[in-house]
Amino acid sequence: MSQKKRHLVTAALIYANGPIHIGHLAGCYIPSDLYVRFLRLKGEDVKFISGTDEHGVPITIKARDEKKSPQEVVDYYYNLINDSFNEFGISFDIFSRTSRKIHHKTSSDFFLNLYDKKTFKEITSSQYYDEKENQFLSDRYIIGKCPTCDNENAYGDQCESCGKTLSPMDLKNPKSTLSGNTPVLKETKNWYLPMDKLQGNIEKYINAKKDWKSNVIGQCKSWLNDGLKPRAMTRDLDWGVKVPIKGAEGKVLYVWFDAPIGYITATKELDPDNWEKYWKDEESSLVHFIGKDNIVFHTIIFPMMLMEHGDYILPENVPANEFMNLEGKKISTSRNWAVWLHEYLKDFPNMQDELRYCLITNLPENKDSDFSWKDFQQKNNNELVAILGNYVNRVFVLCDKFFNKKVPKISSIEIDKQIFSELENIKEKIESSIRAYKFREAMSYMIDVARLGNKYLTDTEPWKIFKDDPDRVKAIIHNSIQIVANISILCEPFLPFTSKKIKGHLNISDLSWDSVGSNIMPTDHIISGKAHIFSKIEDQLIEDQIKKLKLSNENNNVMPQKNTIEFDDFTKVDIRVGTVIEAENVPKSDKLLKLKVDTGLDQRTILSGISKYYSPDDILNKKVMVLINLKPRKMMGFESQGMLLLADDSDGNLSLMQPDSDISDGSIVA
Ligand code: B3M
Ligand code: ZN
Repeated sequence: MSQKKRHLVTAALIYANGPIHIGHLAGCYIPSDLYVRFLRLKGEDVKFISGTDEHGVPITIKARDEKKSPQEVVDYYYNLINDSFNEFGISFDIFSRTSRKIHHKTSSDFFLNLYDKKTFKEITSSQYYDEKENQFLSDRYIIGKCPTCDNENAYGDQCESCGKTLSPMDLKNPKSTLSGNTPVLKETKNWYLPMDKLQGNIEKYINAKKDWKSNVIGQCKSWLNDGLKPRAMTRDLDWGVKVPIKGAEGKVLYVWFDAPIGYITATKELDPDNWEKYWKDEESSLVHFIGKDNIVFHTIIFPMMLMEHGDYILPENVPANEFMNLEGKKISTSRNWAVWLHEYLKDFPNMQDELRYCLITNLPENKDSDFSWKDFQQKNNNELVAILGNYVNRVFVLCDKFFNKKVPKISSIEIDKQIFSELENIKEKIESSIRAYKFREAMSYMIDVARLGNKYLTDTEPWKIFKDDPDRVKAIIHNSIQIVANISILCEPFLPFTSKKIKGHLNISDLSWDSVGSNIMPTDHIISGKAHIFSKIEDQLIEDQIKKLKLSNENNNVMPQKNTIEFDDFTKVDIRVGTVIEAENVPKSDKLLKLKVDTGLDQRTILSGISKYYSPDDILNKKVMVLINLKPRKMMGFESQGMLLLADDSDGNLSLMQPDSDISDGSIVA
């Protein structure tokens, strides 16, 4: 737990190649915003930094897909992202961009600093080069067959089918995604961070971090156990920060070299006179909020760069979250399986806190979590409306009814004092949970205050005793208004718009965290006669969202039509009706079945990746359609002499194609 003099809090610099979705919010933007709002309320010195990451292959790929220039892509998404964050209430002190001049200068100076210290190792290696496009191919521009699972479309850095981390040289049958051609190997020189040599320093640094989250430490340990390897900090690419040395023409800084330096640049931009104390003074605490896919870059590579530079403090904590799923499935931009923030803001105007609340209750703090629209509705209706909103409104209505909107005078401050000691207790619990990055827990304590207030009213029943004991009712309402005022402070980090609304009804201005207590609202102060804070969400609205999600997902999944072919091209294909006469699982493969198929011409072995959908028994004796003149291929040690025809909905569902009558084996399909 850090109790340092000042805080620099960063939230990941998101790639400017797509809009924000709820997974991003739950991954790092809501947790960081919550944390920072709390620190500000405590009156601590804090700067909250974020922005867009505008370099690297993710941007150039998007530009190619959209037939735009990289600059056009990042300009468009920067604005969209920045606007949605603003409207949603993420309270960055600065939301910068890595394409700004000041960042190019800051990151190339940083590179030069390490270069002059001789940190980098110059390594000449053979890299894949696309001769048609005249450029070196970065990992994502190369696809080929995964050596582990035989997936034909594995990327040069990773196979998305089996999850294995790869390097382009591991791929069998590599192809350039730019031209479709087979790339050639060509020598190129790049500058590497000798991570192998620096591993010891990083180990010492990480081992000393006793309060890091276990999911973060787990990932660090697994990288360290595997042994770190030198990693190129320059790349052969034409979009990014130019490498500022001779002999490096046509090369840019690796995007993961320049992006984290973006945090430094943004701080400089924000506070040109004082930025250094946030980065160079041991009394500053640097905390990076990120999602789990960015852990290694923030816990190993960036700290290594900072250590080598020497002028900077190191990250104090990196409270990374896991992922949030949507309706039980992984959020996917390409499949349009997401709730996009800018669309939510349109569909649910002025309901920022409702989404924020539901996401906080589901933050993937220790493991992946799930967002569902039904759960969103229930949390809104059963918790925000029924507990928090209802309680707050009750207090305003009662005060209006009995005391004409005036905070009543209390005769003895001793009365019901224990509620305030309980409140003090809850406040401390919220505080220590937030400082330990346990935001779900912290918010549940916050809601407990409304429960406490509700219970106090139910126990004391002021509406029943007003006639006989008006002084007692004065005390109850006075105390209840104090509780509501306390809620307006305590809920600010979690529900900033709600906090503002309640304060508006109370007719008070912002108060600090430490003013929580029994005496916030002065006697005779005039407040609203009622307070409508939350509204029920009807079924229709939720059903519409579920429909929208399914629809856009389906439309998006239909493969576009392929290029036109000549009839002659089609006649080259020889498809026959056959019958499966033997079927068995392939050992060590979770995809393949090994079949023997009678094609009418012969009986041949065919391997088919359908074992997730069909067991050997399912498929035995079935009529099938077989592409028989496909060049034989080896898979998992067996030769496959053809291919079964299957329909693929590109959502991973496969369905076997069959003739619809008992036509004889060997019949031609055309
Ligand atoms: N741009 C990855 C992402 O957007 C990367 C984060 C950089 S943080 C310095 O998820
Ligand atoms: Zn694979």
